Amino acid sequence: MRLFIAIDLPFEAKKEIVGVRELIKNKGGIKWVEMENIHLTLKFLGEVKEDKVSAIEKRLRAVAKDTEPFIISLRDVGGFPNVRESRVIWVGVEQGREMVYELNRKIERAMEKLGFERDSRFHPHITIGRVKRGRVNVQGLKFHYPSIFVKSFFLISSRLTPSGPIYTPLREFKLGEG
Ligand code: 3AM
Repeated sequence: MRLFIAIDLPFEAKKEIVGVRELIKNKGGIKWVEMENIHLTLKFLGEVKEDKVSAIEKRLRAVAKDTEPFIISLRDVGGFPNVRESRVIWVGVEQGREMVYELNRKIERAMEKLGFERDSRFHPHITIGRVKRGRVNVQGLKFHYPSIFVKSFFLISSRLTPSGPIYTPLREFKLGEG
């Protein structure tokens, strides 16, 4: 199964994030992330054998227990590989960035012990669209969403289908509890 670890967002935040689509002029070649699929990825694990899942869960429980809930806010629109010629369009994290980085580092360390490769290029972002044709300039696009209380993260399975990925949360890890 294909797995990743992510923070879910409140319904209201997802609704506002979907509104960012309207700010972009050349929408032609963009595949938008479905509203219910919007999330903040902490770590992509990739293809994982089913018998490894309980070890992953055990490590993630320990990480969650060791992390207090925190607040993030969202700010502005960015792009990978860069803002003027974006292939991936995203909304940025403003407040709470350091906490998100810290949570990513803890997860990277925990998953490394299970043989997953560490990703050193982590950049907190919420993907809203992927550019299938050409490149899109998202420079200067403004967005703000205040005060999201992050009280958990999820282990999620991703099944790729021709009509888009299907994300299924397998388990929730409550911060401060595990
Ligand atoms: O939604 P975002 O962009 O944060 O891009 C994929 C998505 O992240 C990323 O994992 C998340 C859930 O699919 N992803 C997919 N394949 C990947 C890979 N080979 C990957 N990240 C790193 N390496």
